[in-house]
Amino acid sequence: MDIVKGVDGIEKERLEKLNEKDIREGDHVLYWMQRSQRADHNHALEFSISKANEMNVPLLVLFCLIKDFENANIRHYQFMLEGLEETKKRLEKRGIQLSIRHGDPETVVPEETQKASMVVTDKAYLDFLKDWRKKISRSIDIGMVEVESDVIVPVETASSKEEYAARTIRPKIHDKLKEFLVPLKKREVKISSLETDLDSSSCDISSLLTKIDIDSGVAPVEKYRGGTSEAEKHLKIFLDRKLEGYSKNSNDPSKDHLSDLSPYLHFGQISPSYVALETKKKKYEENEEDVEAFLEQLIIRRELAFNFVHYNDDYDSIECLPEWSKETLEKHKEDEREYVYSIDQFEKAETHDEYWNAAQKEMVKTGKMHGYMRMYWGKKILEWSETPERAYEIALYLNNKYELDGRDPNGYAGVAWCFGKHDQGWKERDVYGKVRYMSSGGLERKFNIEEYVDKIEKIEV
Ligand code: FO1
Repeated sequence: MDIVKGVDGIEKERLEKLNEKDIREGDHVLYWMQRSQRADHNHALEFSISKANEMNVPLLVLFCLIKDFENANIRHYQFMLEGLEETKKRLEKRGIQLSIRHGDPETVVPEETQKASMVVTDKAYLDFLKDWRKKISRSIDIGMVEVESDVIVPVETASSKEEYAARTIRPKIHDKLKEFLVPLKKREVKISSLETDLDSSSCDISSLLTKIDIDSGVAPVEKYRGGTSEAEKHLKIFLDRKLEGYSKNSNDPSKDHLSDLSPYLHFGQISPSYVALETKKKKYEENEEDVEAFLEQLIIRRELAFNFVHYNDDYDSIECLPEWSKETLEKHKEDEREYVYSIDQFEKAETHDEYWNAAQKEMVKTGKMHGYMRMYWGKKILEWSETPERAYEIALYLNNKYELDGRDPNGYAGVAWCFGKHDQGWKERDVYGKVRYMSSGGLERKFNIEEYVDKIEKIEV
């Protein structure tokens, strides 16, 4: 049997065989859920259901809870587990068991394949996530398939190389949207896995958390709770109240015109295709511009970030930058800096600049920073650090520690953009060289920035 053939409604470009091994007679199909942590609009899940139905076996979904995931802390784990608790319930309603096991996937997934017919997983793009998939597919003796469900146009289908900028990837993605931006058919499960003895795990968040000794130095946030229902709630609020005026106001930090979906997209609790399709339903003549502006962020900018981490091995270091920006930053490395702050001063929001401090506090308090302020924040870290290399490390460290969507392709691309990635050279100046500069005066001219500062000060934690 061709392992990736004949699954209707799932584009073949989303599927990849990870090894050349066969399907065998087994008790169940195993879906190792990693990136797409949801029970709806999930191509990997629907593919797994089709396969299980075809073989007349139940489907078991497995999630591996990993201690010290890339220095993540309780803020991230709590949000993720709130999501998984709901995903477990939603899967049960479909007759599917979700088993949550402690341990690293390289050990746990092979153990769980002992009685399985085949393994399915979702696609991920960061290096170590790709590495897991490679090693597991080699070590098991049954077929393993990877299914893309967290970008709209699969990265290698959109482009076969690293793209320079949004302007170069945009036409390539637009060409494919008609084919890939389509609703996903939901399948009925033929044989339930609920009555089987495949799983004995509990999904009680506090007991799961206490078993893995997690860094509790950064508090969970009040403002965002994890889970698909929460994501859907944010989407509804966005479409009903904030989409109108998005193109004009989404850059303004004093206003609230953002979707707030990035943490949910990061943990795969909502599907980008679903978000895009729901948004397109709102395309009336009077707000076409708003819909287009939001889809530009959700599809083009987000998928440019995936293209970046997929094709650029140095995505988490300053080495990832284009030659022109590396050269110009090197040339200006010795320029005198008006201010130089330590990582500790940055972290505690103790700079001379109240706008920068407000952005840092927003991230620490809420787990998210306004998109426009993210750019200003990163640029100023470059300006006020001893060297560009140190600045790069500090920006990534703080981003990954406090942002709920740290460790995401978008986060890596966002930091890289502040240092010149996906941008062009501008007028040369001290410290920045030809890298685009941003100023506090610009914030004052464009926005009521004091209102943003006040808003952040008032957030209670
Ligand atoms: N993925 C897992 O499979 N298991 C985990 O325990 C886990 C923890 C985790 C903590 C913080 C974080 O930002 C991500 C985490 N992820 C985990 C991965 C996440 O679901 C995504 O696959 C990647 O972050 C995508 O970039």
